[in-house]
Amino acid sequence: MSEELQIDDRVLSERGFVVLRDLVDRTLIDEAERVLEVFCERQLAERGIKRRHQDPLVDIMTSDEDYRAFLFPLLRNFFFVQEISSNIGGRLKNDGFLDRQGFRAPLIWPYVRFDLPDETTYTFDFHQDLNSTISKRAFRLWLPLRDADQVHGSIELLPGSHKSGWLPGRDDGMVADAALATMDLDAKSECIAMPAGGGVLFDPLVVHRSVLNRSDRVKIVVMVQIQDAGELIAPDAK
Ligand SMILES: O=C(O)CCC(=O)C(=O)O
Repeated sequence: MSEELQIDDRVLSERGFVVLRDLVDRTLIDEAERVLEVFCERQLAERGIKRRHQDPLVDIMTSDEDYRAFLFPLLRNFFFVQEISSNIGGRLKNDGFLDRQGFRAPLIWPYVRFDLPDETTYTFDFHQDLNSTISKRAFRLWLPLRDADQVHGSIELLPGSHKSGWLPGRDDGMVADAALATMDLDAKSECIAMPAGGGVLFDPLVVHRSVLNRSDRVKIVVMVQIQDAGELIAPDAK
């Protein structure tokens, strides 16, 4: 894997996002799968969960909603998640990206998504990342740990939409229908198809949404937040 990220700053500024290949080393992706397998085997055995799916994570996460609520906050603490986030931070720094973009006090931390097959409860309609943006200087890195596409679930982004600034929102935080109606979404939005280990670096102002996981396994995404404590937005200023 090349150490240079080769982020095209011009494309990032014009389209609001860039697609990057080979961000996460294959050995780290394999390690994530190994750790999840151990976790699943123990959970199935200890909780007496019957294995019905090829991906046992589906069985574990659908076995009991309360237990899932207990597990979910733990998932981002898997060391592979922290390692991916920290490796990416190191590469963004070494590549000069953080300096070029003016980050003076970088904050870099991961969220995770574990999306069950056909589950719409936690998918997002078209939105901008207003809620999770705490800094005027901010990017997201969307990193699928399993191959992503229309079937296995993905992300869909609208190129150039960051140029409109923050758009009027619905009560649930999604972009208001009237604002979307001006945007020619059908013709212009792009669904990302990429192998595990690639990623999409994007401006939180870019209008984007979840692409539903229609496969029989869990869609796993690490979402790395890249923000700047030198440019914090006070909560009451949002
Ligand atoms: O479902 C996805 O992978 C996209 C997630 C997303 O849009 C977000 O977390 O802001």
